[in-house]
Amino acid sequence: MILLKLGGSIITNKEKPLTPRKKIIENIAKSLKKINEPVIIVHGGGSFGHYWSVKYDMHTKPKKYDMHGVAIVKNSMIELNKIILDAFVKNKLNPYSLPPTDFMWGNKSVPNKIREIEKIAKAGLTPVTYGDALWYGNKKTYILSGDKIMTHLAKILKPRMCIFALNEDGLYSDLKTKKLIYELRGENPKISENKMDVTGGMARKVEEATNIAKMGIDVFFVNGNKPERIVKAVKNRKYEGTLFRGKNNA
Ligand code: IP8
Repeated sequence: MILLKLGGSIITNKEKPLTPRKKIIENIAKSLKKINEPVIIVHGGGSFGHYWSVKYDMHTKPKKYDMHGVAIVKNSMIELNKIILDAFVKNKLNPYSLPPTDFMWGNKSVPNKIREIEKIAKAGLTPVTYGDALWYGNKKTYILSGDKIMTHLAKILKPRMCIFALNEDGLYSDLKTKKLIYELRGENPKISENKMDVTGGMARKVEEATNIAKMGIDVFFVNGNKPERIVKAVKNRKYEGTLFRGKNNA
């Protein structure tokens, strides 16, 4: 089984509020047809969820945020999720939408619910979940990032590999020259923070990828604009990207 995160910057135009990148979403759907293995999809918020979270000053820390903001962020994520579901159905996939409320309790995951997602994936459906604004309890809410969801799912499901589809070729050792890091074996790369992103952008992704690799699972960063690289990573073929080698596989 494969866990695939579609980053917000690949499925939406982050420069322009509320703009999906429909062509890319379609191309990714077409590539997923070529994968003969159960896949669970997690997607980010991009210019939908992040746009509104910034406007309403909502973050990952549970707090008493503006409830109207919570409603708006949630609505926008349902809208983006629907765009993805429609593209998947159009391309003859069987998406099964799962808002994170289905397997989260406060900021903890519900293991039995997560184990059920694997059964759904193995039965011929493609579970599709996403980063969202979530109820925490005691009038508090928080933003749960899709990257964090990847760690929650990986911990319980132990997928064969995790893939993060990004709007970049992978992780660069030097942002100016865009020199790609091909492989990391447990070392922590230095990342410059992206302040535009309420859930932490690339730094968060690297943190979650490192956590998952420590569980012994290989994590790939690939360019989602070239979805054939996702297929190549799954089929263990040579591809462009960054591999965080799982600890036991190093
Ligand atoms: O784009 C956060 O998910 P991410 C989604 O995976 C929201 O960080 C609602 C901001």
